[in-house]
Amino acid sequence: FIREPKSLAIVGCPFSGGQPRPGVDQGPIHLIQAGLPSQLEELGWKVQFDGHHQFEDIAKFITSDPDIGKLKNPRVVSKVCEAVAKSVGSHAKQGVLPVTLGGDHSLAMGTISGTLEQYPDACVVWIDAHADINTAETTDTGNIHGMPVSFLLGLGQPIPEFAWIKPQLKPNKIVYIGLRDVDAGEKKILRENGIKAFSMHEVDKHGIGKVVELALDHVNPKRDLPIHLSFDVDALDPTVAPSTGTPVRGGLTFREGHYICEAIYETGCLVALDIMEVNPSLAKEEEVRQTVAVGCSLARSALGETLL
Ligand code: B3U
Ligand code: MN
Ligand code: MN
Repeated sequence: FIREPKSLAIVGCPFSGGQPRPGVDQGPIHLIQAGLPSQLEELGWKVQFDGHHQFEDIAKFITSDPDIGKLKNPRVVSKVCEAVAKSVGSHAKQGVLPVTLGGDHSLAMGTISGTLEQYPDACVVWIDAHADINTAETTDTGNIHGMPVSFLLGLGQPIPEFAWIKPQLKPNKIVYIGLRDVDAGEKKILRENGIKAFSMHEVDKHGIGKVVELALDHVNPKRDLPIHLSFDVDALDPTVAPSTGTPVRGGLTFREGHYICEAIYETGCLVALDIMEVNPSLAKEEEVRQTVAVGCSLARSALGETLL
């Protein structure tokens, strides 16, 4: 799916409305300032970046956004994701690979909707400490970054404010790696829908090489389907990516995270990439620098950087 000349577009999404901690909206700004566009150019990509999304324009029109049930900031999250879906979808349509920089993971409702618009047979590889599959009924926190997968699958009671999302994703088209903080309600949803997930237990047991192979065997057995890679940096161990909103110990090592990205690039099937949940305001300066750097290097690995 990666056509020559290789061309990508960076979709900068300074947005934090899917969760309560300020600062994650600065993630994309830091990733760009760290030099991500030129790093990707050095890998042979034509890189399009026309500035970050200006979500203020959307927020301006939503003067009040009361909770819907437990959901927090529902109208703003929905509108922002709808805009992101259009942006990702239009890049994909032009054969340009969208690289979305978050921002919180609620944005994946937009990015994956955009991908599926252009590639209805695409599969999703979701790298995260969390399953992000709560519904409006099961969520404890009301934070929508814990729910994007359920919206994409069409689980839970329909919510009119989110009616633009076509529930196009099928449970057998998504696979998780890295899970270790999954709510009871989410475990039930994963089980009842037969959704394949490789937790840190499986990573420990089989090693990352085998886990990625098994994960791809599940969603992409012939390695001929488009892949959307959605990478939440909290999948990495907090010693590797400390500056993120909900760090959970026992995560992927630096190499395990990068191996996943490298192996997916090697399939030649990558059509969209998300780097999510870098929050530059949650750690000391050096830890912030480290987290931003790891966000950049994950993106480079997914886009063809090799060790040799
Ligand atoms: N499952 C919890 C916690 C959480 C999900 N995603 C993150 N945290 N980053 C929730 O809020 O739904
Ligand atoms: Mn996430
Ligand atoms: Mn997470």
